[in-house]
Amino acid sequence: MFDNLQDRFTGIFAKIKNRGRLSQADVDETLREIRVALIEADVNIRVVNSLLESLREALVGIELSKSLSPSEQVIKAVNQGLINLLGGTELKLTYSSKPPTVILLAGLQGVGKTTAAAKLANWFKTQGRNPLLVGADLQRPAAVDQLRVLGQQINVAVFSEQTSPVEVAQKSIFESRRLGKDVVIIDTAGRLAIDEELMAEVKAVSAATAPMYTFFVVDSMIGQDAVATAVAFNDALELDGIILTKVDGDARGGAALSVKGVVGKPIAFASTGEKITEFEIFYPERMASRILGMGDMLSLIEKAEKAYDQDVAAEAADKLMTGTFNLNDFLEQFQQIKKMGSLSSLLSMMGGLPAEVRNAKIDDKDISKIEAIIRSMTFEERVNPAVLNGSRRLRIANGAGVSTTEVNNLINQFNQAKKLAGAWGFGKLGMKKKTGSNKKKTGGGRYTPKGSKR
Ligand SMILES: Nc1nc2c(ncn2[C@@H]2O[C@H](COP(=O)(O)OP(=O)(O)O)[C@@H](O)[C@H]2O)c(=O)[nH]1
Ligand SMILES: [Mg+2]
Repeated sequence: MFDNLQDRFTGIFAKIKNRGRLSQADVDETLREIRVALIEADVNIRVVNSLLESLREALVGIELSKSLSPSEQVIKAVNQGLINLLGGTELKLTYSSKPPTVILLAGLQGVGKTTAAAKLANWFKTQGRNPLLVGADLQRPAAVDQLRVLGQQINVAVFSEQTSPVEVAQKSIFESRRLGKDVVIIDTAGRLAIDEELMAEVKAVSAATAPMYTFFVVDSMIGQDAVATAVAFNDALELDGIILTKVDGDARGGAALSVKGVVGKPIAFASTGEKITEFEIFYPERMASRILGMGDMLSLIEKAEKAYDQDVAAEAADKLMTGTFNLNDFLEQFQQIKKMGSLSSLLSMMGGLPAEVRNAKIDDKDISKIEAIIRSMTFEERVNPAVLNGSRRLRIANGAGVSTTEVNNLINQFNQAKKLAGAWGFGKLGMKKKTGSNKKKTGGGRYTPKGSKR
């Protein structure tokens, strides 16, 4: 899902990525492109307009932030807007204090109710629950058979009988207590379109069982049209949430992005394939960052903002320029990285990196080793690594519990970094050469490590 939209956002953000400032015209143009992208993704027009309005508000005075670049601010605002569209936070299911917890599924025919019922039962099993499936779709004899087959696959009991949907549902509550089941999932009949009879039937089942949760099942591939039916059901049933199905077949995502705004109810679960296990709680935050194609770049930005001590960075930059950058500073840089979280998780969060780099196994032990090696050096050795001859290296290796090769590697790395920094200088990074106090903020206000993707 969201493949098209993801491509569009990648393109939109690429245009403003390296811009030091954005004029009002730039912001307007970006917002206009976002609007077009969302409409093409089949997002409801009212939802699009209200998102755009909130973005416009969020981006007033975009130049004022010191901690984030303009493009980062835009990404952050769009991300927050999408999270809100997708429902804010994920469903935190509570269970009835007087079991069973009854779950009622409703929706049109063919949207995936029966499949979702079984998937939900399987999901409850993974939560340590003991569910009972209830076949209250008595329109077609095959409907209950389908549920029984699925129930067998996941080893969950199915209750049904050829009476009436209301009787089946009522009886299933007693049956669940008799069998010691704590969750009851009721599958109901659908129609090709909304009609009075169908509504009356689902309402009666609901009244007879007082469900803790009523979920409306929506076929994602139908797009925002599917959302209109949800409104009608919500009026009749007071829905608690949406189960979005066939997400695997939907490249646009219009239903997902429209449903909360139109119906006022969040997506609770997403069904992402034919397999019983392809079913999960819907996480708005994860979805938003997936749509933006940023991996978890945003949380990385946040972490960086918090952890990175600009003064320390500015000082290091100063020293690099004046050639006094030493192993103590090198150690300090590594500690900054550590503050931001493990290096592996950091890499995995960075969007835009090739997969082989993102998934590279960088052992956090490597950082600890580097620390150990530098800590085993005397102050003089750290400040002036040139004195590190063979016997000193051996002593350090023994002290750090590593091989001399590892010590040599580190020193080579350090020398290389220093040489590179010296050769390229920091002019390109917008950092002014400073003399005097190291504590002054740099010209750009931010320290951007060489080679970073910002
Ligand atoms: N690819 C895919 N197919 C699904 C998904 N959920 C349901 N289906 C298929 O959609 C069809 C209708 O599903 P069903 O549960 O019988 O719909 P119901 O009429 O609402 O009960 C079946 O062929 C299912 O296998 C899904 O998440 N992904
Ligand atoms: Mg069915």
